[in-house]
Amino acid sequence: MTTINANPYAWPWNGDLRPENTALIIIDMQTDFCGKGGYVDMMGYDLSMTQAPIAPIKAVLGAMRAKGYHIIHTREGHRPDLADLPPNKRWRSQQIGAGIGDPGPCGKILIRGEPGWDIIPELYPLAGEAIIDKPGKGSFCATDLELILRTRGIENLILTGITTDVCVSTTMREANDRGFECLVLADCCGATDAGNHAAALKMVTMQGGVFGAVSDSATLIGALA
Ligand code: C5J
Repeated sequence: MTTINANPYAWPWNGDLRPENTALIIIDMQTDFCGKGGYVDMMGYDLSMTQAPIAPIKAVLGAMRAKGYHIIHTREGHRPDLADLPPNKRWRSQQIGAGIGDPGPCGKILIRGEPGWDIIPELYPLAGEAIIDKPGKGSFCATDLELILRTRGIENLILTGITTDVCVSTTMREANDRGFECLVLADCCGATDAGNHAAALKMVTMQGGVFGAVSDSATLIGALA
């Protein structure tokens, strides 16, 4: 029985933590969310907050790759013809000066194939690691993520990435409702607002772990070693 020290319970609930049944999910570590000239930068938010998780994720990624855990990356983005971009999502992004599909310093904002849309070099997927391209905030909506997880017998998800309160939280909620056992690593996530980051993590721990549990990179790496 292997567990990770976490809040509010030692994770996973049943002590069944193995490379075969556990995946690290790295959410949306794209230039658009943490790089100069990308979507978050164009909205005027503090990039240091979405860049903070890069180093801790890199450490966790190295440790979990070495042990043979499943690694899954996601990217938020839309088709170049915008066929999968809801007009209200586009309109809202235009209100804050970062219209999805509009040209920017890193190419068209949040459009598949553009430089700003891709995963940052520090965390780039290795050949064979699944990449989930998603049009929304949740990683299960309009993707084959659930099929991949069920086919591979994955039950436990270790969630990292950006942003804590939007795509990480939405993915965790979708996963939790599907019966997956979720652990969020606090220092491996970042938001565009410190209060939202803290609140999104606190929410996980309510009601005995309403969405799962929260830990951090050092605790996980220590436990895996
Ligand atoms: C947002 C994300 N915040 N990856 N996307 O729009 O969290």
